[in-house]
Amino acid sequence: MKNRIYFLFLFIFVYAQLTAQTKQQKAGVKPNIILIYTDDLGYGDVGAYGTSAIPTPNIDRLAKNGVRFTNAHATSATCTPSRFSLLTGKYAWRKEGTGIAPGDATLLIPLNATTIPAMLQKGGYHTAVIGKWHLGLGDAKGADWNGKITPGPLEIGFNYSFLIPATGDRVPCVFVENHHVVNLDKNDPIKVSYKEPVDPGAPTGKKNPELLKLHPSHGHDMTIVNGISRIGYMTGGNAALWRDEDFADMLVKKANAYITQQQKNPFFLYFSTHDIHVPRMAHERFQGKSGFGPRGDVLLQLDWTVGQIESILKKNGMLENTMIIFTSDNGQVIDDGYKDDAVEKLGNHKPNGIYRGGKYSAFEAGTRVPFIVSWPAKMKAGKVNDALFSQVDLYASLANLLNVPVTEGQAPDSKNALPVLLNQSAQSREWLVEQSLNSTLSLLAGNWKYIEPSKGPKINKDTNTELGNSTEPQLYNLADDPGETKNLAASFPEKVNEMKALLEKIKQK
Ligand code: NG6
Ligand code: CA
Repeated sequence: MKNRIYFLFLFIFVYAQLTAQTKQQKAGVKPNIILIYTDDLGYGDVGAYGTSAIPTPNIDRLAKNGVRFTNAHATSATCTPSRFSLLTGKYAWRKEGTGIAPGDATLLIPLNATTIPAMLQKGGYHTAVIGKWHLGLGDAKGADWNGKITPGPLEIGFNYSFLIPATGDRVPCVFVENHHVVNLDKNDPIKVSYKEPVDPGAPTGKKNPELLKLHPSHGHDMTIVNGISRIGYMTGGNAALWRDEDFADMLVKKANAYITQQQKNPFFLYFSTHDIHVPRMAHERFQGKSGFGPRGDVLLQLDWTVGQIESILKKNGMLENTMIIFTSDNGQVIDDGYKDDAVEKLGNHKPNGIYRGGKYSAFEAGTRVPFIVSWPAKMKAGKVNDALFSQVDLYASLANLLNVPVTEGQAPDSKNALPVLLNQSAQSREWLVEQSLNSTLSLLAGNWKYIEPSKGPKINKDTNTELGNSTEPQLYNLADDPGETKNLAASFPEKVNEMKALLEKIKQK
């Protein structure tokens, strides 16, 4: 009898030890990290955020299995500066030349800068970027599209890269894998110019609208590729030209290959979708499916993409210990340069949620974006966190998670917000800075938002976006007035002075 009890206890003890070990392994301090960085996705574009009329079941499931943040921000209302800040932990407005990059920009991140992928490499990670880059490639001589394209992601911390070099609406319309254009025929070299036509005889969107399947509404009337006219001029590289309809499939295919290879090391994948940026040209199987025109169709495609990433992880037994961060580089825009019926077919869909403005704007919808984190092994599912969070904090927070030291001067604007990221705390950073298209800065602190006076235009006429610029200081109380309708600056002059002074101090840092 005694013996039996002894064995029973021994069994329970060993069993408890074993399950604890598996749990620990599953919740390993080194999760895989996938940052799904979407393009131009608005706060209300996602079902989980409440105002989307377009179903996004896969993204919603990610929120259901993870944590949904309601007060998380890209640093800027446009792509290039948001990406710069995210990867370097430094506000882009501190560095000249980090506005929306032309397609032939040189690498904007200095080679000696610290970056999230380089930091993660130090923490033992294999790192990759797959998708839209838009941070420039090449040195001062420009990228050699026909030879070795360097420096680029591989020189600033990524082990592997597969890129849409700038954006879908900019030339060159080719994929770049590591240092080379994919499928380039040496006998058909690529020439790119953002100044003048490289072949003055070649058709353009402006001269030859009869050749287009998607017409520009503003800009985007230069070189025609795949029946769509673009920003910038290019010739050559015919065998390498992309088909926009295949973007999502191609990026998912590359992600699948990459993730499947990473069985040994923890990995970081910066998966930067083209969706839902213009030109909105979903794969044929999504075309016409949303009932909200091409913008709705690419949103369905984005949602499918998220589902695919989840399936790939599941297939490889990696879902449990992978931290997926899903967010956007800036807020929504409806007409961003192509006649794709986005305005006409918007219907009851509310891409801004309750916020004002949109992409390019100093108002909230410029930078307040969906932000979902899921890490099944470590984080409780189905939670909502209202803490103020900035994408610039990902650097220090992930460094903290992996115990990689952040030394003085590195990632200077990044604060360790790991407890918030893991939803162990709702204790926010005290303030953050938002940057609009014309670099008007706003300061968010608690419930207060201050927009500095600016001579910038009130409206982006092309996109019909309120830019939030005013020559007078603006002060809003977002708790009472999230839609930024009542400027309280005249009623609270001391608050204005206090926030102005803090913003000036942050600028001087
Ligand atoms: C603008 C483009 C817009 C989009 C944006 C960059 C025109 C008229 N408009 O200049 O279509 O490409 O740049 O978007 O050219 S972002 O999301 O990459 O910042
Ligand atoms: Ca964008």
